[in-house]
Amino acid sequence: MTVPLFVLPFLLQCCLCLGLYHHPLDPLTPSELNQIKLIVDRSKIGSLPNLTYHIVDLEEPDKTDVLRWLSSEKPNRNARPRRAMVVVRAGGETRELVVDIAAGTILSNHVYTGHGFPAFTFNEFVEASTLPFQYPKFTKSIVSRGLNVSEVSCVPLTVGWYGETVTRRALRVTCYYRGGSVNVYARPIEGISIFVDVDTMRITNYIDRFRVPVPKAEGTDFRSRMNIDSVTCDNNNTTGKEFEIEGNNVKWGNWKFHVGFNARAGTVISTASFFDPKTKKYRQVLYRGHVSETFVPYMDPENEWYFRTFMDVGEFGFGRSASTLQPSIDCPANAEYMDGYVAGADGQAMKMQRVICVFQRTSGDIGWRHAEINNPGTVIRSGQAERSLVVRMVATVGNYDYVLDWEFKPCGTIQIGVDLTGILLLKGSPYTNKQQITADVYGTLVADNTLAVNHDHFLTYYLDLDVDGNGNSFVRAKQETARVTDLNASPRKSYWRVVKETAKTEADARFRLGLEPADLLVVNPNKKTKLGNQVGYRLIPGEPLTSLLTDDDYPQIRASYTKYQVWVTAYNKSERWAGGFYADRSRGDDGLAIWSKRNKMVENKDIVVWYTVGLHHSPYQEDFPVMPSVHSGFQLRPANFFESNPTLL
Ligand SMILES: *[C@@H]1O[C@H](CO)[C@@H](O)[C@H](O)[C@H]1NC(C)=O
Ligand SMILES: *[C@@H]1O[C@H](CO)[C@@H](O)[C@H](O)[C@H]1NC(C)=O
Ligand SMILES: *[C@@H]1O[C@H](CO)[C@@H](O)[C@H](O)[C@H]1NC(C)=O
Ligand SMILES: *[C@@H]1O[C@H](CO)[C@@H](O)[C@H](O)[C@H]1NC(C)=O
Ligand SMILES: *[C@@H]1O[C@H](CO)[C@@H](O)[C@H](O)[C@H]1NC(C)=O
Ligand SMILES: [Cu+2]
Repeated sequence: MTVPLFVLPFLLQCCLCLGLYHHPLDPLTPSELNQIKLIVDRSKIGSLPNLTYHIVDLEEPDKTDVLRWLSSEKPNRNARPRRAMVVVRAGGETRELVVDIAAGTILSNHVYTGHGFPAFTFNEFVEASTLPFQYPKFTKSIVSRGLNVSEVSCVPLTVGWYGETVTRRALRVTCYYRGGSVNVYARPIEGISIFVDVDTMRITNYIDRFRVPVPKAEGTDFRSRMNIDSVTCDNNNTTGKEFEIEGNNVKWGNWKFHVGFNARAGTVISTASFFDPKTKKYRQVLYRGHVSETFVPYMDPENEWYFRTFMDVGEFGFGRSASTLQPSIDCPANAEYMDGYVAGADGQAMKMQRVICVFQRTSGDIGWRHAEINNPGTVIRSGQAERSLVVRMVATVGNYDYVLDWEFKPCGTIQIGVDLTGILLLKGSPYTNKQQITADVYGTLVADNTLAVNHDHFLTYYLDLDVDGNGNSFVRAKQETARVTDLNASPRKSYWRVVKETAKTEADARFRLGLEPADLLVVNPNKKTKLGNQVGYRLIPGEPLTSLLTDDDYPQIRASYTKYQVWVTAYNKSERWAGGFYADRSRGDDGLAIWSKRNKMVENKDIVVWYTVGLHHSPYQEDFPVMPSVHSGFQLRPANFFESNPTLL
């Protein structure tokens, strides 16, 4: 369906003709977002009841167009029309639109009838959190616990799916007692279940099942006692600054890449390439990388807790949860900041201030070094201090804060960091000492009447590596024990050698790590170094953890991709969200595990690597009242990509 617009978006056209955007993958600008709202609101969709905007993102051009644009001399002339992919809810239906922004038209418009729903809007969360206060039974429950209703904060949680045949958009609201504490999550009010139907925005079921003491306020304050010097937000000191930011393009040392931002993934790194000092050319490394989905299941099967099996990226959005960064705490003094823009529930552009920072870091570590004592008469010591450029974002999803780093190094390595901090999801309990506990309490007593429930964090990364071009293969270079066969020739009996296995199909390319040693490589079989080695990049994983839930458990069915740490799929522009596009109340019928079943060929093809950073989190007392950062992550490191150490070239 095409909806012609009589009021032509003249302003926007001019925006485009002046070339105000610098890269075809630039995020939607505020004026583009507002223009999209205008186009949709003025179409027939605008008159549908209860119109809300859930996803408004760039409908990105095809990869070939982007790469052609990047390699052309005067790129703006070839700029493709900007399009947006929009998901709205209206009249109780989910509707998918593609909008041509400059032409002011809706190119396609259809109702989605499959399982699952788009992410909640911020407004829906806020509205749901206020519902209990207009619900007399709730007030009664609070007063009967001897608590003051004015000191209660309620937080809506997504509910997952447990085999029901009809699903509606739903939230369950959990409530906490502030009562003199700013640490809202530290004082849960247990025993109450509040079910909300989101489309009608009403409480549909209310159960007050039991009472346990509310944990005390004392000792819950998480505010820092360290004095933070007043700091400026804008680093205007360009002396000695070694990176350039132009629009969303970042250049540092030999690295060049694009930093995007959207409501779902947060930071998106695109078209990262490395200037090869030998060939004097930029060589492609990563076409695109971002967090694709998270899975955070809590290990408590009781009525009030079992449904806490969150998929934050698809249900709420890491970008929408991006926190305004605090200079000198979240990022060092030499950082530069970027703002982000997302569409609000009404489609209007909303500015999110200082959500990404970029800074150069000298960690104090050694990049490389050597001392040579065997030159006659002299000792030679040389080396380079480690330096890197960090692109950082923090997603504060309710109680947790995820610090998400992309760190680029002069040696060609990209280090992806995930730090977990924030407040644990806590459960009120009658216990004040471990000795009173005889049954399974599903967690650790971290304070009086306070249990921290066991849970996992799985962050799945989308990594569209294009190592020196599109045709790539995934190789497992296994270290295998070999026996010395000619025992006359050697006193040794064994050694290890490298045995390479190239994945032919998607089924060959699902890996549970940690069982046998192997290097994981993305190689370009069409490109060789002068010495004849295939050029490649290596994925260096972190701890090899997978989900421990059983395959028939509903949360696991929805997040079945967490049973392997590594998957490789054939590139498909529309396959980006590992837990499925519609993650809220999904049933596991879309997403990485399903795509991989098609078993496409992946040898010498444009491939995508999916890597899951996993943490089993058994809480400890030090995680209370606020948790010191736990670091995790992985690396992408050149492997025969350069002729030799690129920091010396
Ligand atoms: C529109 O929203 C109102 C209030 O949120 C709700 O009562 C009504 O059922 C909704 N209408 C439709 C068609 O979803
Ligand atoms: C309840 O809390 C409110 C707000 O903190 C306060 O103004 C009020 O005095 C409290 N009421 C009682 C009965 O303590
Ligand atoms: C740089 O920032 C400092 C501190 O905010 C301010 O005093 C100074 O005027 C700024 N200089 C320029 C050139 O903007
Ligand atoms: C500006 O930055 C340089 C290099 O980082 C530093 O040496 C210098 O002291 C800074 N100047 C000011 C005024 O902060
Ligand atoms: C690309 O992915 C979508 C969504 O999974 C699928 O419908 C489509 O068939 C795929 N295209 C190809 C060429 O495989
Ligand atoms: Cu945790």
